Amino acid sequence: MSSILRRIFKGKDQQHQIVIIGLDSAGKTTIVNRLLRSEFIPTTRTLGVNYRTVKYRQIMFSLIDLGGQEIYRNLLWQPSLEKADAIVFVLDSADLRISEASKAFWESIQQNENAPVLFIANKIDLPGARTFDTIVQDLDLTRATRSSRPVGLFRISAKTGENFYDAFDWLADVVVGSESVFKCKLRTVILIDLDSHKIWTTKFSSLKNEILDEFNRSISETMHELMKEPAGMEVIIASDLQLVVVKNHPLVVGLIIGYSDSVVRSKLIAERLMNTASSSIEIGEFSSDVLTKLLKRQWPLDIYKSKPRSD
Ligand SMILES: Nc1nc2c(ncn2[C@@H]2O[C@H](COP(=O)(O)OP(=O)(O)O)[C@@H](O)[C@H]2O)c(=O)[nH]1
Ligand SMILES: [Mg+2]
Repeated sequence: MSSILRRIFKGKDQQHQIVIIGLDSAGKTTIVNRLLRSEFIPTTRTLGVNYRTVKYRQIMFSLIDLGGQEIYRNLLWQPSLEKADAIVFVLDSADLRISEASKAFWESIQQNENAPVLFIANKIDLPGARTFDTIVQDLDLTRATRSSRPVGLFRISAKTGENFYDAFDWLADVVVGSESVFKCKLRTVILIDLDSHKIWTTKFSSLKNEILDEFNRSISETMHELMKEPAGMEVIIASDLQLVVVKNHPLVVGLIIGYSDSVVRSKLIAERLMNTASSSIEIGEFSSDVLTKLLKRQWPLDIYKSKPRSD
């Protein structure tokens, strides 16, 4: 292999060491599981260290999920933190051990002055979850965001998935640099009106039929789930594609994008598409052609930016 090729492949396979810390029961293992499987999986207590490798948006993350019980903090955290390419600190937003969490946060990020920090206020689905403002104040997080390294603050639920991909898209962009920021090529867009049971589809690249079938199946399977809740987002990862489903009753948008594309960007497109489409649906003017025109007019780059794939 030529050295250029080798360099390209090395770049692609490069692993980034992400260390996940936080007090016990903050939701660290649940987060790792959601990254691995795109769903909520009940956990058992982590003793010691849990190593996992996960590919997220073409980036190999080697995740080190460290036990949060006090005995592990001094023993395990320090050597891992020193080598980390990024630090993820997870807080249980409903946990009353605020000063203990604050101490653990500040002590650990000081072990590595350069690594970007992703601060996650988890479990926002719980009724007892403290507001983000309170958390920012209690942990003095504005002081952290004023430092020279990138610091991202996100409130998420690893259980319901709310804001989950916003946080990890941020991390992916920060870890690999600006190159991949917000890259999102739409392959297929599906718009559904649950009131009239109408479905409009527009296909922009030659997806293999079996892949499209797989996605259509996933969509019909999730449709029942989708109707139960009025709004939200789901991400289904299949082979090397992602299906991002954004719902806001009565409209549901399904976007098929590449596995390395930004979920957050696609979510923004879906939300804007819903707003623009809803008026012409009401007066019965909507069709797949209108959908295609709308997408080409508003998001030409997101459709054509990357070269067509050979699949
Ligand atoms: N309600 C709720 N529970 C969560 C969430 N994330 C994790 N949990 C639960 O919190 C408990 C501890 O989670 P776990 O991932 O094992 O915590 P860890 O000790 O930090 O690894 C488990 O029962 C999880 O199911 C969340 O976002 N919302
Ligand atoms: Mg754990």
